[in-house]
Amino acid sequence: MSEAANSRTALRICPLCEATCGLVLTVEGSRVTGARGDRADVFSQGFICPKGAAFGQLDGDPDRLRTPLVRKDGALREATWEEAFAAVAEGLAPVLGRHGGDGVGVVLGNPNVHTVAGALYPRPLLGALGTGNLFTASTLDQMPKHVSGGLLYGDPNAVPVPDLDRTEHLLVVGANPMESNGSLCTAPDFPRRLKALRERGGTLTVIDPRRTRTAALADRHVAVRPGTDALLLAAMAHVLLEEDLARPDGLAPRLEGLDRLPDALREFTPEAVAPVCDVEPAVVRELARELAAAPTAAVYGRIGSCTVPHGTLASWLVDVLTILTGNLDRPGGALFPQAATGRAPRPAGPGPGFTLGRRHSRVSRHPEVKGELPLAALAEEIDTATDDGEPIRALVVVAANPVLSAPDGDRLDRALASLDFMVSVDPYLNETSRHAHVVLPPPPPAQSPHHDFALNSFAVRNQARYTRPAVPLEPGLMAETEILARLVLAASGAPGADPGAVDAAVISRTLGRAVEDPHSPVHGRDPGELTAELTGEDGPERRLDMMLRLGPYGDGFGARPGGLSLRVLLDHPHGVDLGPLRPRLDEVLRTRSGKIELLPEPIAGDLPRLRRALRDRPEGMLLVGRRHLRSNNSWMHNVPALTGGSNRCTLHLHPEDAALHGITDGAPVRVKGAGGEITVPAEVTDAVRRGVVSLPHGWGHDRPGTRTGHASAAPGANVNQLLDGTLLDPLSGTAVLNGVPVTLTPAG
Ligand SMILES: Nc1nc2c(c(=O)[nH]1)N[C@H]1C(S)=C(S)[C@@H](COP(=O)(O)OP(=O)(O)OC[C@H]3O[C@@H](n4cnc5c(=O)[nH]c(N)nc54)[C@H](O)[C@@H]3O)O[C@H]1N2
Ligand SMILES: Nc1nc2c(c(=O)[nH]1)N[C@H]1C(S)=C(S)[C@@H](COP(=O)(O)OP(=O)(O)OC[C@H]3O[C@@H](n4cnc5c(=O)[nH]c(N)nc54)[C@H](O)[C@@H]3O)O[C@H]1N2
Ligand code: SF4
Ligand SMILES: [Mo]
Repeated sequence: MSEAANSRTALRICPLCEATCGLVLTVEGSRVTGARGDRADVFSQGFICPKGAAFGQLDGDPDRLRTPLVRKDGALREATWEEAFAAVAEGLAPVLGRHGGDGVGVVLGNPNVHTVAGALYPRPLLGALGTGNLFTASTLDQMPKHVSGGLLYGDPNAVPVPDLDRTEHLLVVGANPMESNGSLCTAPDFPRRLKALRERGGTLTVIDPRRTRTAALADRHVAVRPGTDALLLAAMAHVLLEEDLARPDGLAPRLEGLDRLPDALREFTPEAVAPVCDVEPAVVRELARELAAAPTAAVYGRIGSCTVPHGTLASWLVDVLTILTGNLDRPGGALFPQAATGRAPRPAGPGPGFTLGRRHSRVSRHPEVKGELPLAALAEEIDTATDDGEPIRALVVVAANPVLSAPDGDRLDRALASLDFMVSVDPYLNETSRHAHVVLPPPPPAQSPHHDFALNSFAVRNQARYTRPAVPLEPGLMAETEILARLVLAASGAPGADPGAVDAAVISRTLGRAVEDPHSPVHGRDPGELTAELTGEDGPERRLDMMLRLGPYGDGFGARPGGLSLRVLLDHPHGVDLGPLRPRLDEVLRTRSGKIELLPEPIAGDLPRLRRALRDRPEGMLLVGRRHLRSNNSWMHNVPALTGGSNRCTLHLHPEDAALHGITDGAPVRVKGAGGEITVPAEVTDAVRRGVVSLPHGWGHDRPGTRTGHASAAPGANVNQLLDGTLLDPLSGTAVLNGVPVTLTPAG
């Protein structure tokens, strides 16, 4: 029989970026030999990008670990799962015994928002460990959005998403969805959606120091000086207020603090911000007037507006502009999506509000946000002793590579090497996991189920999809859900117990609470009966079933016949469309006032720092990042199909800056920052503005003890070595990764 005759197809939602495209995989045995877009997918309708197309190569990467590794006599050796979990229990117990829960740190990386396991088990894990030392990739990314949403709406997960398919004007601030495929705006085929905006007569404005592929598509591109967006946006808000263009319309009765806004923003005139932002006052006024004049408009800020010194203020101002122009919570503006596994609507009214800084990091006293501490502070929490508490002595790392993703990887590298114990749940032996005492490898994505618990909360259309593993679990591998459940048990000192007990405990707790809740469809019912009604082949499926049925579109365990359940999703393999985003502000608001708190105290308290920035006229070069369509953070450089060509670790710099510094195209350049220096080849291009250089992140695969052969052959350099980890957005603890001062010298 030919190979083709042996092959079959299977559906799988792509977990490789936030766009969540439906894929049709071609499978031969346990090997994925092809991937194409699923034209019947209710959301992605056939779209696929080069990463999705390389799904098979990524899934079958021979460098993926296939057995657990346990450190013996200093070296990592293959071990059985039993040995590995016993080693975890043995490694954690003395640290927990001596130092308590806070002796153990937990690091959660980006892929946790792309896996079922990452959605369902981190909470039980933190509970079992009893630690407050949680570090996630959020503080290298979107934490300013959570702080801003928490303060404005009372819920840190309330992030309005641009109504991409209906808006008439999109103002993009520091995002490049043509390459990233979107973030906190889950939208398969972002390129088509942007082109459709232009085709229906809408306008696209992009604010970015680089002429990105997104900027190239725009009606207007403003090459702002990096790190100054908060000033630019404040001046736009100032213009709206000064020129009487603010029309919050229907939102007006739900606003608290509008009267104090003009005073708070008084100093941020277009003339005052222009020399700092490098944007003409007339342009600032036009940007504001265009936003006000558009029939509908959405302001969308991402990485370039978040990982900067005023990230929270910029994120707040993105929403302030949306609110002042009446575009929040209305079609064509920015709305709050409703995920099928999200919270079912509750009656409107005041809530508990949002509090920052309920505890602080031990060394630098950074405030927690959502129970998380800055990842930039992880190294010092391990390597620095203080009088009031002890350093972290053990680490549980799930799907994270902070040695490359976070500031000052060299220091973190040394700190990790000094730990008493470290466990990594990671498919690769890479820059971070090489320090682990135990590595627990999850199976390749084709062998894992998929549902977008996290990303559906940011999707431009409400929909729900679930795919079971496209390929049965190969012998010797363990589902990541089971790995994490067993990790929970190992942390509780019961490594051999039944992992199903973890799911059963969550189900029992959740249903127990639901039947007590007068607004729940199952109020007053018997939790035991409800548990018996759950379907699914394993614990995680039963939990998905429970969440769907209790959720906003759920069948309410019979209370709402025809509603969603696991069975419905299984019956609709290409997904269930739940319609366009709809206004639901009243369900979202959880502030103490029950209103949008437009000028919350922590924001007002940070504005003086922004006023001081009006006097900052940075000399010298500023560094920004960039993403390539065929990349994803630090972990896809091992796939030949996704590397090479233009996806290289080069320093983009403007021809005039190159001439000024005596640097020629292709020549090595020494780049120096507060945290160290690296040498990279120059790529002279006018796509980056003068005074700005750009490097991609996630490179630097040249450390010993890793097992990523292809990546190590063209390692690139780690841009985050230029950072020393002290530069943070103070309200959110987010590392400043963009707008970083650097010096350049030819290294030839
Ligand atoms: N200079 C600079 N630095 C940045 C950024 C930037 O723009 N500029 N961006 C930041 C952003 S936005 C983010 S989100 C962070 C990301 O920071 P991290 O999350 O630390 O980085 P990743 O490279 O995504 O690492 C993911 C890890 O998960 C592993 N992995 C992959 N798939 C799976 C899986 O299915 N299960 C498990 N358990 N592990 C898996 C990979 O092997 C890898 O080790 O980087 C940040 N760092
Ligand atoms: N191909 C690919 N896709 C990805 C990823 C990837 O690594 N590769 N990573 C995923 C992740 S984890 C995330 S969080 C998203 C990120 O999604 P995006 O935010 O869309 O991605 P970036 O390419 O980092 O875009 C940030 C833009 O901000 C610009 N910028 C830098 N500094 C400033 C500034 O001070 N002001 C302004 N206005 N702009 C500035 C940069 O030039 C860059 O074009 O992408 C996701 N998708
Ligand atoms: S856009 Fe993202 S989700 Fe879609 S195929 Fe590409 S990597 Fe996968
Ligand atoms: Mo991210």
